[in-house]
Formats: sequence, C-alpha cells, structure tokens
Amino acid sequence: MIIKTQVGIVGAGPAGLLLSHLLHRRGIESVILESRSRSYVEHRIRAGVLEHASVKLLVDSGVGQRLLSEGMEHRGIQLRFNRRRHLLDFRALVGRTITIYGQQEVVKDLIAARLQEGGQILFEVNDVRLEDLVTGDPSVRFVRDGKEMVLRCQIVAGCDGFHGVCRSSIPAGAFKVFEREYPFAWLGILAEAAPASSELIYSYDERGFALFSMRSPRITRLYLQVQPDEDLANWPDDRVWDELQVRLQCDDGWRLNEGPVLEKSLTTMRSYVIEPMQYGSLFLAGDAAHIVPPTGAKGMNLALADVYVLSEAIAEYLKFNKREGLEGYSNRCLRRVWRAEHFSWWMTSMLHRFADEDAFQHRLQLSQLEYIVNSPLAAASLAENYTGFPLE
Ligand code: FAS
Ligand code: PHB
Repeated sequence: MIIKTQVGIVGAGPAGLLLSHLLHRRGIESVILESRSRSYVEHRIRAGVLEHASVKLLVDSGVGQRLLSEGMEHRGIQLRFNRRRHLLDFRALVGRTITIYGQQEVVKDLIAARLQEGGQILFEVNDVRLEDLVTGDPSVRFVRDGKEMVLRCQIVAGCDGFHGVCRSSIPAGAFKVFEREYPFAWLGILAEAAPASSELIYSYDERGFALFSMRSPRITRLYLQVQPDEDLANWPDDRVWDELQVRLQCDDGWRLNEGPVLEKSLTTMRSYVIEPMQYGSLFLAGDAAHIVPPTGAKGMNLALADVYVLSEAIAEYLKFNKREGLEGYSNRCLRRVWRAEHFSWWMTSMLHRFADEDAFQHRLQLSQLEYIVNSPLAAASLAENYTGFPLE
C-alpha cells in the first residue's frame, strides 16, 4: 500500500511531533511513523527541564496551554558542595527562568494537538527503511499490522532518537562523528513524595553526584551517579534513598521527603554529534543527530530547537522553492548544538567524581564551584547557558 505526503517523519518523540505540528501551522502535510505504541511514548519518563525559548516556542505555536497551567516556573537552581547549598538566581542574573514540565507531558500535548488537527501518526510500525535519499524522490518503507507499506514524500525527517534507523541510513564516509563516553551513569527514580526544595539541587559530593528535581507538588525526580555498567538489582529502594540523603545532606539539617518509588531506570552518559545532520532529502533532528549528558538539561531543548529551524527551511523549500534554508540547516543547528555540548560536558566534568580522579582534579572542581557561587559574572555565564539562548 502506498501513502503520499510532503514530509515523512520517523519518530514520535518531542522532535518528530513538534516538527509535524509546526509544519501543519505552515500548511504543510506530514506523516509520522512511530515504532512504539501511543501509550508507551506518552508514559516514557525522560527529561524535565524546559528552557525559556522552548516554553516560548510551545506557547507561541499553540500547544502550551497545559504547560502554562501545570508547568513549574523556577527562578534558578542550587549548587551544593562541602555540605553547603548556594542559590543561583537566574532571573536576577540573566532575566530568564526555566520551567519544570515532564517530557512525557510535552509528548501528550503534541500528540493530542496533532490528532485534533487531523494529523497522521502511525504507531507500532516496524522494519522502517529509507530509500532514494539522493534521487530527490525519497520514500520510507515499513510494515504495519503485518502489511508492507510505502510512504512517498519530498523530505524525510529523521527524528527517531539515538537508537533509530535514520542516521544509520547515511552511508559511511558521508559524515563525521564526534563523541565522548563518560565513566559513569545516572540511576534515576520517580517518587511519590512532595519535593523538599523549591529549586533543583545539583550536588557535588565525595561519594558522587546527585540531582534533586521534581515533576509536580507531589512527585520528586532524583538521580544518583553510579557505575557505567551498574545493575539496578544492586539498588533496592532503601539503598537509593539512603545514598540520596547522604549525597544531598547539608549542614542546615535539610532532608529529602521519601515515598513510594514509581519508576527506576539507568541512563548512560555520552556526548555525541554527527556532522552534517543531513544527507540528500534526509534531515536529522534531536537525539538522532546529537546526544548530551543530561547534567545540563539540554537534550529535549536541543530537539525542539532543531525542528524549529527545520520547519522554517522545509516551508521555504516546499512553498517557495528556496533551498538555502535546507542547505544551511545543519550549520545553523550545529552552532547551538556545540554550545549545548560544551555546557553539558562542562557541568558533567565539574559535578561528577571520576574514578581515576586525583587530588588535583578534585581541587580544580572545588575551585570552579567556589568561583561560580562567589562571582556574579561566573554565575551569569552558567545561568545564560542553563536557561538557554533565544532561538535564532
Ligand atoms: P526521542 O528518543 O525522544 O524520540 C525518538 C522516537 O523515535 C521514539 O519515540 C522512538 O520510539 C522512535 N523510534 C526509534 N526508532 C524508530 C524506528 N526505527 N522507527 C520508528 N520510530 C522509531 N534529556 C534531558 O534534558 N534530561 C533528562 O533527564 C533526560 N533523561 C533521559 C533519559 C533517557 C533514558 C533517555 C534515553 C534520554 C534522556 N534525555 C534527557 C534526553 C531526551 O530527553 C532526549 O533529548 C529527547 O527525548 C530527544 O527527543 P527526540 O530527538 O524526539 O528523540
Ligand atoms: C529532570 O528533572 O529530569 C532533570 C533536571 C535537570 C537535569 C536533568 C534531568 O539536568
């Protein structure tokens, strides 16, 4: 069976869904192919922090109503080291804030908007294959309900994440990879416990990094640095809570509220960029093109920024036959990508304990942290990067 559309999008994560929504607002048709079920993608627990520009993009494009009513605007974050906590007041430093709103909520809002507008999202597809990417007449083959199908389109958007098939459809030699793996992972939990702090807390502790975050006035989100090959079986709930209490404790006696653990998972830590982010009629966006360690809370925000650029470039081409936007897509995205890659690497290097770390590196990390909490200029630089830059 053949389906025809203007833009074939592989992946119904934040990148694919927002791209389809932004294209629709420009009168351009698309079809999204997603390997998982709707329920799976709407309940997958991932990112939590939206940059100032991401909030603006979602609100301005008409999908930000719930975000505005349920999202939690934060004026800053806390850095904790030597058992002392220091507030970095982003609003005072750079006049911008962040908003806590779970990635799964963004996904739910975008799916609802697409389906309400008559958008086509084909869930539970298998065996996706891209063809004719350099002939100007691309197509995406896939299987759904046991039937072989073909999506004929003019542009293919690879929004299928780091483990998708789109990036691997680009022939070797047509791109360069830049990557770094980190010698640790994050163990994350979602707990039914009222957040015990009004700001996120990034903690540099001799036992390892810990992060206190949240999802709502009743749900706390927490992370622990663990070994890269950690086995979740080694971390029963009691051990997780005990370790979190130790790594987040302060001289003022503050303690976490504990509660039932609703979800527990491991996230590997890697930096990764493919250049260019395009090949013929294929344009990669989000995790399909780049990965950052989550310490800088950039992953989802980068995905949204990519598709903002891509939607403009596709519209210029399909409506006015202007190719400059598409030809310059990758270079325009990579400026923002590399700024986020550096910031995420810098936050990760500053806040985590490295197994081969010597006393010299430990002193450097403490000096960097002291500099940030004592210098408004250093704090402003962190605030500018963390709250993100205006979309170009
Ligand atoms: P996504 O991976 O979100 O979406 C890709 C979609 O494509 C998925 O729905 C997938 O099912 C689908 N797909 C894959 N292969 C396919 C195929 N062959 N055919 C069809 N569909 C296919 N970022 C943060 O900022 N903070 C965090 O705390 C954080 N935690 C994370 C935890 C985990 C476990 C992971 C994996 C990532 C985390 N991230 C975090 C990063 C994450 O938020 C990404 O940056 C964000 O999901 C990127 O969105 P997309 O590019 O849309 O990719
Ligand atoms: C989260 O709330 O999931 C979160 C917050 C900040 C990060 C990473 C994850 O840096």
